[in-house]
Amino acid sequence: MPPPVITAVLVVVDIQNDFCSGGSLAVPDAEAVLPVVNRLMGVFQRVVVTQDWHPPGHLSFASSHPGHPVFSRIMLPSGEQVLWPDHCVADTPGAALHSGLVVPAHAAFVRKGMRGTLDTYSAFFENDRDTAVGLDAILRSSNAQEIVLAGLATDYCILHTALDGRARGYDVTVIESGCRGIDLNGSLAQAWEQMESAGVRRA
Ligand code: VGL
Ligand code: ZN
Repeated sequence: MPPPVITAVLVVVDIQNDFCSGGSLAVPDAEAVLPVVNRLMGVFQRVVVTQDWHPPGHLSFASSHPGHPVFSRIMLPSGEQVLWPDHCVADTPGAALHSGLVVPAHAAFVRKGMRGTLDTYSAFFENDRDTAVGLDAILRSSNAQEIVLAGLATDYCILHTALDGRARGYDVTVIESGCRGIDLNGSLAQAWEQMESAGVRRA
């Protein structure tokens, strides 16, 4: 008998030092995702690992907008932007994957947020909703119909990747025990509501 065809792809989102304890944009309890995600990476045949990967002076950094505090919001042509602490600057230790992550040799990588003038939460599209990031191409080339998401942060990169996945017609499951949120002003509860109404499975 041929092995069963497993069409689901595990997408491990942004488990990087800056989002973990001691990082510049630390997500509460981030390390709790590690054992869950490592176990998942051990059983999925197809794994994509994403990294937030910004140039210095990225427009999502509060430091690029003098007078605007960290975690405040501004309007940009691409929509409302939360201003973050500097984080995940390309090739810095903060952008590296957490050392406790056991990435299988067969994993594919997607880096996002590389354009200085545009933020990107989704591994499908940049925030202009127009520029492809790379996940869709990987999924299409492997005939995937379903993605399973875990990582950081539930209310930003997981949320937007999940919503874009649904909009592209994929089945999407978010592993709740394998992700943690930033939770700015109730954004975590709001994210789950948005995902549930878009038909994202919460497992
Ligand atoms: C993220 C805020 C800023 C994330 C990335 O990975 O969820 N959040 N950049
Ligand atoms: Zn970022």
